[in-house]
Amino acid sequence: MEAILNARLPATLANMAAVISNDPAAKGLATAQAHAIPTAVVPHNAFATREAFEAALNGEIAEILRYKEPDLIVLAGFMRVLTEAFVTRYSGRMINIHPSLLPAFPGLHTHRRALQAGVRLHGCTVHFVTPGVDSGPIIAQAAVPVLANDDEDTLAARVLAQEHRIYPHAVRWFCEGRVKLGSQGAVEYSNLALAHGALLSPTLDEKS
Ligand code: NHR
Repeated sequence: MEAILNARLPATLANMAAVISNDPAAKGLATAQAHAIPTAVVPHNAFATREAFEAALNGEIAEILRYKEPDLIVLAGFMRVLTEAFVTRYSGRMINIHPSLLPAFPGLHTHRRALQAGVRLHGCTVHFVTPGVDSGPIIAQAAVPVLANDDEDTLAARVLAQEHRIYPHAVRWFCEGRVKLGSQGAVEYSNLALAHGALLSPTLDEKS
């Protein structure tokens, strides 16, 4: 959230209307307040069902936007699975960043699972949110090497640096109309220079 804020998208492009958290202790709330962005806390524990929690979320969004609709909802560290009804309501205008190279390691504890699996490349994925958890159409990914001495924390930190790099780009592309969810459910790009280089880890010395 802070990385997106610090990317300083022009106000004409993206006005961060509100920061909403289910966790009253979330650091992003204080950061948002320091930038005079309206905040709201909707503690999921206070609701008996996901539906009741989400009704309160919808209410806060409507309240903050004065009954206008958000152009984009950006999940960042949001750890509650959302129901199909909520996701469908914001279809094509809700994105998430997940700390793995999806479709590998959806769900929780991705860094631990990547280490256990012995993958040499790990990373993060920005995707549109669909009812299936961590399975929505992929917008952008960044890969990092898994190093011999990595533990969960060192690997998580390397991935997090890339999350902070790619999420602001993805938000900007969306706001500029350069990426969208097409009617057939595929991500559509326009006016993006797509690179065709290859990533390889470990790096090959072609002479050896
Ligand atoms: N909801 C839908 N419908 N689709 C997605 O793609 C979603 C989503 C809600 C959150 C973020 C995701 C992640 O990037 C996200 C994507 C939490 C869980 C989870 O199992 C799964 C995926 C993600 C976030 N949450 C447990 C639950 O019962 C609670 C776990 C906890 O509190 O620690 O909701 O990682």
